[in-house]
Amino acid sequence: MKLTTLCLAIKDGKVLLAMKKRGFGMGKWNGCGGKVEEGEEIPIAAAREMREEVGLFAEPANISKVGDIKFHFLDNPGWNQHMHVFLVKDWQGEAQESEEMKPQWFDVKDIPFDAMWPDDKHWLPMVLAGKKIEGRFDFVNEGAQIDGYDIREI
Ligand code: 6U4
Repeated sequence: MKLTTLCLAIKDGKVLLAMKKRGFGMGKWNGCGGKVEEGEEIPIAAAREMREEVGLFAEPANISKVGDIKFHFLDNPGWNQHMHVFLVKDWQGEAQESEEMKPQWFDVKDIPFDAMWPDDKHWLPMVLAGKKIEGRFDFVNEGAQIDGYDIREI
């Protein structure tokens, strides 16, 4: 199963999301992140994606793991992934648009769930409330619909 990362930069009651402009998840708001490369440590991969996609530089020490979620695409198992979620509370630089993502700060009380992956409404509020979580989602309709899920606080 593919290993991926998702980084949520948080400051002053706001979270940085970014509009995915191409490829997997195009047209959705999401944290920044992507595939972990062969031999790469997962927090290093998370920091690399944040730098490449929105231009924020974070030290691995300022990146905390808060979630571990497995996604199963029942009609397209090649998309299955194991996503590691990180909160980032300190960084250098200002968020900037890249070829892949267009970043925007959102109030944590005003997250655009209708334009996000359908699982996010089930776990993102827990993470933004300071909880650590793990779980799984089974998708049908190429990720448009949840067939079953389980999320628990750890
Ligand atoms: P390239 O090949 O450069 O487009 P890369 O940026 O390495 O890809 P990508 O975009 O395939 O990787 O990584 C998928 C991203 O989408 C990761 O940040 C994880 C995230 N993601 C995938 N499924 C998700 C889901 N159901 N809910 C969610 N994030 C998801 O919140």
